[in-house]
Amino acid sequence: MFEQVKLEYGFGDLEPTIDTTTMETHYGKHHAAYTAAFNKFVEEAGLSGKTAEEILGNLDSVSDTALRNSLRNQGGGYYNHNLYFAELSPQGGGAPTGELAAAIDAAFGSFDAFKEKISALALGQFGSGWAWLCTDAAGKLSVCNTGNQDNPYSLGMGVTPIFAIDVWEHAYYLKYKNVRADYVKAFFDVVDWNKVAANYKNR
Ligand code: MN3
Repeated sequence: MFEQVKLEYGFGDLEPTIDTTTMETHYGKHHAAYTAAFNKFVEEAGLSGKTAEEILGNLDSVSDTALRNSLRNQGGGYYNHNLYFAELSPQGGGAPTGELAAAIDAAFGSFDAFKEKISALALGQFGSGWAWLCTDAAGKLSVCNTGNQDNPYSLGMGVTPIFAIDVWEHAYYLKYKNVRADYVKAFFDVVDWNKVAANYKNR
């Protein structure tokens, strides 16, 4: 059974960057629904015991088109939000240090240049989707965006996501309305770079 990541903060603790109602709805309704649906389809597909990464990375092995699409959408919704909610903290913000900081500098030139690049991808994603920071097995970083609940696994990109920005309207619309740019700019205030660094280390 897949379970939602346990939050290390309360729904209201990310205020004012992310408002309480958005957190309640996003985690308590949207993510809960993706997780329940993913569990149902995993069982239906006979894939219990596999990791989400394994399932999403091997969707071609599911021959039934409707079931494959359900696993892709609900599994992405489950996995993507686990990464997203776990990387947030009321004590977030600032900049990464250590190995992750060095890798960001090597790939993008500077942390500011990285922020600019991933923010542009987040804003440039037409409609619902995600912007990602990913690493390859050797530790080389890259950024990309994806539509709907796709992710680097379901798209077979061969990289491991370590940081995600949710740009579905449900992630920001109650507070930021149509101004996605303001959400993306503020979002960095609640990112716990220690969590992202741990994801990088565990690649
Ligand atoms: Mn979302």
